Amino acid sequence: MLKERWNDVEGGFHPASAPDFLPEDKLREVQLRRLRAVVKRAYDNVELIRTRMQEKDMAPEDIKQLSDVAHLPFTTKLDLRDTYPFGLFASPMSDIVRLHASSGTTGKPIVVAYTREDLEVWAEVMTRTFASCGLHRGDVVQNAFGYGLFTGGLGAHYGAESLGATVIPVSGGNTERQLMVMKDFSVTAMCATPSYFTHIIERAHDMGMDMRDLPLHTGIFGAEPWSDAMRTHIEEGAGIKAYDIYGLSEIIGPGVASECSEQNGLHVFEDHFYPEIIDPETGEPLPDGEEGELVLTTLSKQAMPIIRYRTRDITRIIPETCPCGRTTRRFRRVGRRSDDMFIIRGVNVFPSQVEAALLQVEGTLPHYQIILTRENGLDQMAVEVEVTPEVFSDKVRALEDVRAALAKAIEHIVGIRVGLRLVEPRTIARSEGKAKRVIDNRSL
Ligand code: DLL
Repeated sequence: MLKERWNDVEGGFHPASAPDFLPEDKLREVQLRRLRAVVKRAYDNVELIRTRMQEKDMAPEDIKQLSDVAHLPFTTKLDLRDTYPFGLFASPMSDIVRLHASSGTTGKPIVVAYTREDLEVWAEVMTRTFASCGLHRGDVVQNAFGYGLFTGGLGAHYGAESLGATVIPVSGGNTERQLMVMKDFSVTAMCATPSYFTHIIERAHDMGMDMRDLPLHTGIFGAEPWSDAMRTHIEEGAGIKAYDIYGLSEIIGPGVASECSEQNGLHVFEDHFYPEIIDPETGEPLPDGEEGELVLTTLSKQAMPIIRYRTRDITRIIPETCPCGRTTRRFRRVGRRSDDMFIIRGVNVFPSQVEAALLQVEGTLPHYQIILTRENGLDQMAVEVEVTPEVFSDKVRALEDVRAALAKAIEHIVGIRVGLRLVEPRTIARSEGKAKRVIDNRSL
């Protein structure tokens, strides 16, 4: 079966995907060997990790089995900030061939580094990503992830190239040109953030173009949370299959995990990244199947080995094996981060809940923003959401119906009443990369 699946022309299974199908005991063997090596590398070369391990009275030799990973200290985004720019590097600059940076929410960005070997691994895991989304040689991939310091553009670029596909490095923005390229170059697959792609669908509609008539058959989306309702909107609007891919700069960029043909959970490229789920409050590991915070350890990174990185992304491992035949573990799509939660009048709210509520209501568009304010000491939450021109043209009645349905849906899912502003299409600012869903004016 394996052999059949390694057909890089038709089945979308590239030889690079072999590790995805390793028997489980073999995979665990590879992981343990690599874990021991990476811990030693980090201990020998990165002061912060050595100090933290010494504080716990740990030496690299204490890693005897995979479960020993749970004794290692965590790494957080703060550690990357505190050691800005190069403090966590384990290779001399002369071995580092690429730097990327991720804009932090405050102040300085965090910097990540790659040796040549790291770049090869990155291209490989991205090749495996594309293969598991059904792409292969012969596909024409329009890459609208941003090129530059963001890892999305170049990460997807080299993966698609080494898959053998044709890559168009268009980067984000200039939506009309995106559509022209898509049509004129007979593009079959598109990479973008899901929010930017919804904007592309909208612009196509304005231009009188039906994206379902194009050869485009696959979309590879990630870098931000997007709901299942958003997936349906995209798949129906563009006539494509939309796959979710996951990654973060600190670990490598895109290429940490990817959906497969089942579109039901993301397989982790476990031979390179070791996943754990922990209780975000206590830091204790949770068994497969339980929801918590995803923690990742790089198993092969040279330039910047990362031990037990607290991603803040909330998910759970799916314990059942996947019908696709991959043996690597899957996690549920990441709908929220532990730190994008906000609290309104004592109620915990996630933007993804608001998205799920509004996409249930006919007449709304997937463009919205949550605005938080404080009035007389009381927190207020308002949702600004675009509705279709039909809702507006039908004047009062339809508008009031949509408003009532939305208020009900949000109250049902989120648990509180919120202010609603229904606005005309194209009122809310569009993003070419990650969408900004929450505007918090409470500290003003
Ligand atoms: O967003 C890397 C990437 C590029 C992934 C292109 C996928 C596609 P950062 O900018 O460092 O890296 O942001 C990482 O984005 O911790 C998640 O919170 C979020 N994120 C990434 N992919 C997904 C996804 C890139 N598929 C942070 N679903 C992560 C939900 C995602 N959130």
